[in-house]
Amino acid sequence: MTRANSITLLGVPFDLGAGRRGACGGPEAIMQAGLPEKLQRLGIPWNDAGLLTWPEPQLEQDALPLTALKHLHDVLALNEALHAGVSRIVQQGSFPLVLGGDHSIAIGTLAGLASHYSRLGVIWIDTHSDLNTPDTTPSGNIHGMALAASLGQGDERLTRIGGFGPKIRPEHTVLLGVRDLDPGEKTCIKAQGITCFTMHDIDRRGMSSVMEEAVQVAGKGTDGVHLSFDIDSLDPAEAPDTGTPLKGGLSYREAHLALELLHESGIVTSAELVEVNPSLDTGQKTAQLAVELIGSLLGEQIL
Ligand code: NNH
Ligand code: MN
Ligand code: MN
Ligand code: MN
Repeated sequence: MTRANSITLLGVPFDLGAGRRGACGGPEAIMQAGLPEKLQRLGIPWNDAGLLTWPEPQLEQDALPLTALKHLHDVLALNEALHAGVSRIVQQGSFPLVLGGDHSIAIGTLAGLASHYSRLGVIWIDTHSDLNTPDTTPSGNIHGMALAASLGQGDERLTRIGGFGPKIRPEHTVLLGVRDLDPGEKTCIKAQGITCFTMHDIDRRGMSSVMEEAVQVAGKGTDGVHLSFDIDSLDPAEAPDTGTPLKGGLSYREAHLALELLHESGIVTSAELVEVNPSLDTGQKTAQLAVELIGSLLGEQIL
């Protein structure tokens, strides 16, 4: 991948940012579904940094009266550790490939990246925009606030993971695959001028055209581009094992094409794949899909 000498896998077995438990099993499920063999076959040099560990938070959630930020102290402890872990991988000249875990881990991933990239572009492929704040969240689940926090919106403890913020700027942020927005998120997208390609846009224009523009927006004037890929962006027919499935998602072919085009663009400098929840127990289908999608991002070709 761009500028990196290798890929480093980092598993983040965390699920307290989501409303449903189980995404903590994502990293192991994806490894077991054949990611090491896939990387081997692609001939890409890679390292396994294993599963991230982090200290137990000092303050337990139960001691907090606030319900608008569920498991805040667990999320903070995890993301501080992840910030350091991702930063170390970039420092070593390797491409961080982070396996979630729920999407709240993007806060730490982006913190680690932004400590090296001062103008980081982001392509956020998701059913949701994750642009809630404690004031707009309908659930209190921090995975629905991860993009907002990275843009500097919301609770200061989340926006300043790693001791600085914001991590990214709205003009270099692209949402893609969106089909479920809360009212406050719609307001945020308009107010901040975030580029947002909904499923409707993809239906009308096709993935190829939309991705070309996404690459422009995230790549122009930036010094790195992160892909944050929420598996719930796919249709539940393809990716049933995820905490918040919603019909009308990306098809198998659209998702692969999106990642093939990203590979072709050569702009991606880091990636994370989140919200695979093997506890929902419909077999290995979703984890296997994750492995295949990573293959496309890393340049798997037929010929
Ligand atoms: N928008 C909702 C919330 O804030 C749902 C977020 N759930 C996700 N995001 N899976 O990707 O709670
Ligand atoms: Mn807790
Ligand atoms: Mn998400
Ligand atoms: Mn989502």
